[in-house]
Amino acid sequence: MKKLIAILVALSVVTILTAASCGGSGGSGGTGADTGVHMGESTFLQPSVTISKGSSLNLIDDVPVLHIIGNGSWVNNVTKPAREPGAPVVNNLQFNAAGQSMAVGPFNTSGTFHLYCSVHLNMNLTVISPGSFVFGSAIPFISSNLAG
Ligand SMILES: [Cu+2]
Repeated sequence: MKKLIAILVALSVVTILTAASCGGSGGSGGTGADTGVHMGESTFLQPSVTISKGSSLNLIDDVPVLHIIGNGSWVNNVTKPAREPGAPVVNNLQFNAAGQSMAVGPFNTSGTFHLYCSVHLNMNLTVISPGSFVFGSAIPFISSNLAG
């Protein structure tokens, strides 16, 4: 009987440890926590945002104002819809309530991407996903300088 209790205790300890480790990894989820960008009356509250490759961008409307977000940008006061290679499709996402948020992404390709609001003149957002580009491309440059 004592042996059985010991087994049960051991099993419950294993269960607790397993549950704890699962909760831990689920909570942290690597570094891919979504980055947020807020929208005000007629602008993105920041002109650009850098996000880690593979993560999504959370757009948040701070005011009860209509915003319609798509791939592209305002150029010389004219909307230029355009989707860069590798950019996630953002097809006229509509916001009209304070506190409303929607995720855009994931951005699985490194690069620079543009989003705009077709309602508000010059409401542009640049999304930069650096990925692994910087370090890998720096190595040939450094070694050629060392050799010279
Ligand atoms: Cu807008």
